[in-house]
Amino acid sequence: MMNQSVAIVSVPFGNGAGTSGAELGPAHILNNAGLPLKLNAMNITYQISKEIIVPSQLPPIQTTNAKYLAEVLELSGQLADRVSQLVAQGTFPLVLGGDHSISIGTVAGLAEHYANLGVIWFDAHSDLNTEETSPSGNIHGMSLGISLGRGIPLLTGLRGICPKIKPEHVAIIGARSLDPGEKAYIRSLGMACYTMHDIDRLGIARVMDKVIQHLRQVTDGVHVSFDIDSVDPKEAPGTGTPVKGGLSYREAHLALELLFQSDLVTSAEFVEVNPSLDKHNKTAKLAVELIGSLLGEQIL
Ligand code: EXY
Ligand code: MN
Ligand code: MN
Ligand code: MN
Repeated sequence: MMNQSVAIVSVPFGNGAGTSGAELGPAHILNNAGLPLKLNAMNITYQISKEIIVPSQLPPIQTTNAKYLAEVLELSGQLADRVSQLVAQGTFPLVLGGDHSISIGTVAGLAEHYANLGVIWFDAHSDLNTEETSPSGNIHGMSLGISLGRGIPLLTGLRGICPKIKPEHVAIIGARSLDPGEKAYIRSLGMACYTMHDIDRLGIARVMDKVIQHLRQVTDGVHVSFDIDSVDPKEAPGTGTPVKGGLSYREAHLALELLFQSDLVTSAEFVEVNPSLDKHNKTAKLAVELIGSLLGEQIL
């Protein structure tokens, strides 16, 4: 990330989630929570790329259990194009969601440039469901699985690359709400999934050291996919699927400070900020602080 220009991509899309409101996230982070001020104060060069808009209603695509599939497919294609262009231009893509289904497009665009992309998935959930295992049919609960080649073929096969990422290059951090199908998949692969139990036992610094050490050896780029619901709802209430017992503000902050210091991170997305559930922009402002930490803001 050092000395790269940051390209901010707003993705005001919330149809992948069960509750509406995440589509208001990007504008909130940019206009009501001070992201430009933060970047200016850090002397970071940035551009605000044109936002990715998809029609709210497209002709439905026949599926067994996946809501708004046509919209997610359209969005993913557009976002993949944009992210791929931004990487080709040498900028650092910073994608603002929007619900976590947008990650399908982000990772698809990145995968064109990184044969061994690492993904660090901060989340209360693992987003590894398929149409068969999902309790809701909400695609934001399937997005990591789709990038791993698991699930809806129209999405796993996007851009003709499948899988986009390999399970041994993924680390999930902060999990505390997993469905049976997700647990079975994680166990079957021995995926790196650091639950809140692991974080309480080892401490976030030790967890990050293990993740950074591993990814440094096996990846050619690292994408941080930060779902704000990884943070405890007491500190980040403005999100659609809150789960108690999450990362403290300091733990999230430290994790991202350590990632900056690792100099491994090549892109990021911050998702699931839902202003309609927020209190006094608290969650959007926390997201801005965390973005600052990931981009190198130091306390001293
Ligand atoms: N696992 C539940 C589902 O699949 O419906 C909840 C998923 C919430 C997903 C949020 C984005 O992290
Ligand atoms: Mn998520
Ligand atoms: Mn989540
Ligand atoms: Mn900060």
